[in-house]
Amino acid sequence: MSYEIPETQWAQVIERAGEQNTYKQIPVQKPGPDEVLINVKYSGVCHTDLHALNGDWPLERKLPLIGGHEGAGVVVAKGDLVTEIQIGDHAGIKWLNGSCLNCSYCEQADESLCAKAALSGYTVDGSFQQYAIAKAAHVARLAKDIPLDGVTPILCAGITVYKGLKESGARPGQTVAIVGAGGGLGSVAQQYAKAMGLRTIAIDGGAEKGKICLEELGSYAYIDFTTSKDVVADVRAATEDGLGPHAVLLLAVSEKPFEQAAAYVRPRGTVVCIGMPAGAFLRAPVFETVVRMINIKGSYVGGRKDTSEAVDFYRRGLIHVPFKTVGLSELQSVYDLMAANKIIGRYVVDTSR
Ligand code: 8ID
Ligand code: ZN
Repeated sequence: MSYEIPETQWAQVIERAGEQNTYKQIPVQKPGPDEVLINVKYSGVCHTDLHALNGDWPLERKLPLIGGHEGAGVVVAKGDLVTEIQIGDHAGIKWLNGSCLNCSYCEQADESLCAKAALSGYTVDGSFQQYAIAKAAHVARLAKDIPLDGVTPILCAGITVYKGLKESGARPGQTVAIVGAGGGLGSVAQQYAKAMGLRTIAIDGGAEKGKICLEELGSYAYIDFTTSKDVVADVRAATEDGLGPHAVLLLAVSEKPFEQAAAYVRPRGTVVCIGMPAGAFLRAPVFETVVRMINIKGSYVGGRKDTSEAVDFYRRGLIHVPFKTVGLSELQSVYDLMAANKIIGRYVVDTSR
């Protein structure tokens, strides 16, 4: 099988720091020996892409840069060393575009900690273009019965929250608070949690997000941080014994909830930090952290094994991500909604328009 690959393609390019994306035609690149070229059909828009655009983090990005790290499409070319993936296979581009596969972290399938990891849409060009390159060893392998639009949010949001839930140590039957529940990561987190036998308390702002969390995403309680007079008391009260949830997944893009979580998680509970608001710090009282034996930790995307497991949950019909599709040319309108916290679930861009 072979595909006709054009010389040029449409892409959203961040040319310089402080500028918005430019939608323009650029050359299609050729894959290196251990890489594949993917004809990206759809790409989810993660809040990380907005952080990259705004230069929010103390981590240098490539410039000019093509963002995007939830891309799903068809492999149309491959390097000489690639034997496990065939032209025509479906594959996904994720945040971890590649890693050294040689360090002690890579050896243990903990690739997100590899010091040489290449990051899609950040240190290498990502999936907001029609043809994108990724290391063959790292692409998500997608069976052909998996819809290429619906799977995109799994490629970052899904992998990340699935890994975060594992890192939380929460066991079936226990309760996890999902903070930022109405957003991209939050909406899938509730469903992975449910599929893993966990109960969830959703925390976000506004009645519309609450309705979806309770009626469609599987949470048994919703706390609206914009109207609650005491979020800590309300979260504790939402648990059967009033002691608070066993774990907290912090997915919000603001600092305040990172401070509240250590106060409402139950003794010996675990707070997992995943959202990365610009310039934010963790603050928890030492005394209570000690005498309540609170565990506060970070969790960063997931490796190849987490990826295949997270995709398998989706393929089995356990995860229904609410998403809306717009053209790649309309990417900025998605960022505008995201900056105003008006997105429920994910926006997915269609690279054909
Ligand atoms: O590997 C990682 N750790 C990783 C992977 C992927 C994404 C981390 N992230 C980070 C992103 O960079 C971003 O900082 O996770 C964060 C969430 O990404 P997202 O889900 O793509 O963002 P979103 O769709 O905008 O959702 C954020 C939600 O947080 C709510 C908002 O209303 C929105 O629904 N929120 C905010 I802002 N403040 C809140 C608060 N105080 C809150 N929800 C509850 N309480
Ligand atoms: Zn992401």
